[in-house]
Amino acid sequence: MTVTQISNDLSLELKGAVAIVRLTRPTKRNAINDALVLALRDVFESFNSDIKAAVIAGEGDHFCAGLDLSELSDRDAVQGLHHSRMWHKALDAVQFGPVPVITALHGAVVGGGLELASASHIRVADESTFYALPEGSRGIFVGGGASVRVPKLVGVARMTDMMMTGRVYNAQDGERAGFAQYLVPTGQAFAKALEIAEKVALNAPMTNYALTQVLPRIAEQTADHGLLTESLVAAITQSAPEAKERVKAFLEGRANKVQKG
Ligand code: 1HE
Repeated sequence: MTVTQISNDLSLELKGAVAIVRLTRPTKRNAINDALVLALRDVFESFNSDIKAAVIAGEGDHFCAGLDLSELSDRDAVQGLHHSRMWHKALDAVQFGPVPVITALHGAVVGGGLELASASHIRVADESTFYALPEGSRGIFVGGGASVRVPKLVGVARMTDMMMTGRVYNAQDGERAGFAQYLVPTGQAFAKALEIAEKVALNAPMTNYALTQVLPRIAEQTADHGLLTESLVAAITQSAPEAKERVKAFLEGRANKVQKG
């Protein structure tokens, strides 16, 4: 495995078909400055077709402390608008990039860190994880997509409460609320995220495409349009040779049965 330092604060490592993208700014708790948000965008736009899944993790004691607050004070309103749009573009590159993305969470997952995590498809948290949106107490609003993505995970009411009151969710309450789909013992989030990514990388490419590109769009459509989109995608996926082979393998007893969880 070779690790490539993409920028001062971001590294990329390839493990088989899985890309491991790591925030490497632990002294600043992986706070995301402009260079880092652009590096994140670039790395997710650079994946070639050998990469089938990605893991995002953070070095040090925290996943990510959000926006680098030291860069905030110099911006006027117009610059602030473009800055927020830059985050949107970068996190869209994560969510709507070519591969499923699993985040390995620990320690602080706050502000822009939660925005990054919520742009991924599967979140694995360890017991040290905590979630917050301190923007409210800093006198600002979210700008990296939280108002669109966080309510989809936990609902508008919880996000309103977090921003109005500064409420912090611990790992267990956070998992129950819907921030993470997996909760593991402290120190094990990365290993679990990698295990999931390696499994997801083996899915039929069209299945992963449908889940990352189509499902979130169907969720935005009216029921009538969503059902039609679903039928179109169902028809395309099931006509792929790989799907036919996978179904045949099951019927011939060569594929796994669904096991009780
Ligand atoms: C930072 C940042 C940061 C740490 N920007 N420098 N996010 C926040 O409001 C969260 C702010 N951070 C914290 O609440 C705490 O740092 C943590 C809970 C994450 C970690 O605490 P701790 O005790 O481990 O570390 P620390 O001592 O607070 O911080 C270590 C260093 O990192 C220190 O710098 P130093 O030079 O004094 O060593 C901190 O200043 C620095 N640091 N977090 C800049 N965020 C697209 S819009 C998104 C909007 C937002 O994300 S707003 C929420 C910002």
